[in-house]
Amino acid sequence: MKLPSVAPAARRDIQQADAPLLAEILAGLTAQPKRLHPKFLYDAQGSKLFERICELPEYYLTRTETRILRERVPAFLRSLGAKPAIVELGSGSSLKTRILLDALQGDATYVPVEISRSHLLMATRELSQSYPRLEILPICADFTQPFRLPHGIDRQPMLVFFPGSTLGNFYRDEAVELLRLMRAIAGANGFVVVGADLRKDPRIIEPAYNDSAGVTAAFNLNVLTRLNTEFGADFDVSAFEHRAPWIAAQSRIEMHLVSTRAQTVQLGEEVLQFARGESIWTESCHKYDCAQFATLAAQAGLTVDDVWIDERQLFSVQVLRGTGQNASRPLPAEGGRETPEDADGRHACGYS
Ligand code: AVI
Repeated sequence: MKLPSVAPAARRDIQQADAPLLAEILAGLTAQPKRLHPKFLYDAQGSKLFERICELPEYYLTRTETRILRERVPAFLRSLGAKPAIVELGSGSSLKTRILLDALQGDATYVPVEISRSHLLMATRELSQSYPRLEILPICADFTQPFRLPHGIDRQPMLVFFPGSTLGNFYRDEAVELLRLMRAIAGANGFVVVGADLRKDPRIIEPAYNDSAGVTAAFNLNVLTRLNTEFGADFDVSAFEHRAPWIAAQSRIEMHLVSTRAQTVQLGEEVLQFARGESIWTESCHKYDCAQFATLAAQAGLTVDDVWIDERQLFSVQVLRGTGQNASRPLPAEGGRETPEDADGRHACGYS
């Protein structure tokens, strides 16, 4: 519904500065069902809350993946060849990368691709202090948009690293696109290493997104506070509740914010109507079994070379390679890749 009044100056300034984001938010909140892109969860406060989530007893993902990587990465990297180039998409604070860099004693080229300049600069500074031999070539970019790789890294053994089960936050078609991009970056002979939370008993999955301390609820609700402070909305945050049910048919957790009463919210020049019980869908966290993940990877032209799984079968780290033939390169490195594409697709799935 359009408001006839002229917005106050402060609100107009907010709209001008963030007009494309505001338009995206409004498009989501006027759609049916109402939704917000999960990227809006990660402002400074949201990122802090997510760090706390990773420490929660119920949130097994981070600690399980970290343990798997510590166990499996050293032998894997020994087989990769000298001075690999590690490209990490959405590198954040590069914490898990340290497991790789420790195993390599910093003898590598690291290409973190991160949209947040402050995260990128801080991670680069800290890593260069910890690993004096490490060559760091940071790229400040949204990895879902085209970006250019540094010239020459394709002459080194290539490893594309995407930990954290972040792939699960993308819808399947987007996940395939992203895997395709990783395959193109890795080239014919490189590896793609992806963290993927496994499908399992929902009695384990659901508590990870409904923790007893309420940190995930605070993380989810924080997006409304963000809309109030950054985009001039007037959400009554106390009139929304966090819900994160397991949706078996889609094999995913869906995070929602449910309106506890009928209410209206002003955002920009729109007045949004909420019925009691109506939700804003804020995130999806897909869980795959190994066969489902292999299918997803195959759609992106990747084959499963190895899968590392913890003893409780909670989490997997998938080691993937290009199947050959059609490995296209939508993001050419400056100067291009010299090696021909691997045409034989010889790497059979091997689960160890
Ligand atoms: C970032 N991502 C892998 C998390 C997940 O588990 O899907 C996001 C998250 N949302 C709520 N808790 C954690």
